[in-house]
Amino acid sequence: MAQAKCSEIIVQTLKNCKVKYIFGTPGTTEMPILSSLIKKAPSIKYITTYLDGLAIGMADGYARSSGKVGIANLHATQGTLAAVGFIRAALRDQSPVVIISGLPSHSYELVEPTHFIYGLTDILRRVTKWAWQVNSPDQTAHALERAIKIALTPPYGPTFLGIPQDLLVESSEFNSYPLHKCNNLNTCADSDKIQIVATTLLKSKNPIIFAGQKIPRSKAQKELTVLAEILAIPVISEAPDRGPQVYGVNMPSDHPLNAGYYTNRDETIKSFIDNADTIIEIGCKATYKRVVDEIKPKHRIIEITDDPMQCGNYHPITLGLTGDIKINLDKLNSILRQQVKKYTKEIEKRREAITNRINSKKIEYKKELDKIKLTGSKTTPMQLVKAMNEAFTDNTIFVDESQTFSWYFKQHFKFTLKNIVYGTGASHLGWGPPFAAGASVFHKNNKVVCLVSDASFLLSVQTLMTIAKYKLPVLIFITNNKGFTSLKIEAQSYGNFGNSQLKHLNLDINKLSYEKIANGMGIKSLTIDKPKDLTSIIKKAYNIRGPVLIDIQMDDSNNVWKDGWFKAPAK
Ligand SMILES: Cc1ncc(C[n+]2csc(CCOP(=O)(O)OP(=O)(O)O)c2C)c(N)n1
Ligand SMILES: [Mg+2]
Repeated sequence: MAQAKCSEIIVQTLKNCKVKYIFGTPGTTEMPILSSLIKKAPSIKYITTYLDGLAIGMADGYARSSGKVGIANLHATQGTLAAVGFIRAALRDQSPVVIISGLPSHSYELVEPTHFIYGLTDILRRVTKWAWQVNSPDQTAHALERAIKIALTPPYGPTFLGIPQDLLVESSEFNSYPLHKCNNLNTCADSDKIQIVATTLLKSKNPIIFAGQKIPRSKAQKELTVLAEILAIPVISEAPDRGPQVYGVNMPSDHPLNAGYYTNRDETIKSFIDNADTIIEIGCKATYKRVVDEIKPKHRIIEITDDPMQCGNYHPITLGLTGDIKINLDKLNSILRQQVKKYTKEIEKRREAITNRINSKKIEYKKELDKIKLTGSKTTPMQLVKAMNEAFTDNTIFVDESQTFSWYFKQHFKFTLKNIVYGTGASHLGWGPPFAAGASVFHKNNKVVCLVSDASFLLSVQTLMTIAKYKLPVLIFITNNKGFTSLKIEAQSYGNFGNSQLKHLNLDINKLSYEKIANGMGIKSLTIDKPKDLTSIIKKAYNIRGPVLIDIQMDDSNNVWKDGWFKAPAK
């Protein structure tokens, strides 16, 4: 058996696992890995980020868009700890990211604290699905293959592998293990359980579907639509009412059974939930009480998910199906097709009532948008979404981190099933730009549009340098309302503060030239002042080859949000 250095085993194992990219901000400790990469595996591209967490953000974007593992390389204690927020976001979003870090050499652990902290791997254990410190070089291949396998086993999640510097240069026998295709296990629930769900649904008078972010990730949009159509069930897509988390497109906006993204400002959605006897939650992660207060103990809840820990997590459920969402839905649909005939009359009556109700809501929404004119001196959120509907094609890929604007995007953009939308459930500001950059490494022939609000953008502004260096096809779309608007709304609502009191917190951002920042980092940029230019400039920016940034000067003083979620206790 051939001997190899630990660092060589790492790169060879990555090559065996068909890894094409490593996203990293490296340091001295990792030199043996980088050196082996150059000498033994130059086909793997090293994409450098200029802040540690951005390597995780990019690996997350690459992993979630490609369905493959995203490999990140961080520097020992400093880089790894600097990236913890992004790692926690990847955990919350169940993203298959593998983090490889060098650890300080055993020889200087005792006397040189620069690179050292006790129990780094234990700290990482709290924010990953699995974390391991390699104890001898002969463990390396097995440990790395396990890290990849665990990350890619549903429910996905980040894993961490720490390798002390002294071990990186030691040799051992190189024994490659086959990587099991655990992500293709195709698990599904027992047939008798699926039959019980089918019978319950057939007998329900007013079932509704809460469709979650896992549906597009499981490529189960078609199965969802078939289920809704067989039984005439309205579909509400999960979304926190506020904040950026559009999780994906479950159904085209114009489908007659699509009631839209959840918002507690919508009477149609609220009445569907209130009148429902059965709620089917499919692949959901944002239906907990703070978001959807309308789900009550009176509801019979059926949960279909690929995550056993999620099943029954937010509400007491009556029935649960775990396993591959697409397969479970497909099996459920086959049973329903065979057994639905007896119920046709009631179902058709329900279909008429539901489609009429949804149609009236859509007519109201359309009227609201039709009234909007692209005139005036600054852009309102409704003007922006109107222009986006005119400017973008039906297969545009979006990464949404637009905070206050996100509500308008979810409610008024006309989504088709060709649109891809990535979001985060982690509420970690700055997630969007590196995610979009990582996703564009995969979607290299399309432009990825990153909707990002100004403060969120500033938290990961260094991403522009990586985007420029690798000429990544990203359109950064800053919804610039000159400050922490959502936080101002929270503060105003919590403390009932007037503008002068709010000044104390300095939540405004000074006038800043994003155009100059972008140009300084080598990226083309445009600023939009007037709504009348919106559609043409967006189209122009979208069609420019390579990266572009547009700064949209927003006026969201009439934002739909007036109240905060964190209420001050009554006096
Ligand atoms: C990493 C991180 N830090 C702080 C927060 C708290 N936070 C939530 S919203 C917000 C302000 C966001 O401002 P901006 O991104 O400009 O969006 P806007 O509300 O103005 O649309 C802050 C600071 C957070 N969610 N994540
Ligand atoms: Mg802002």
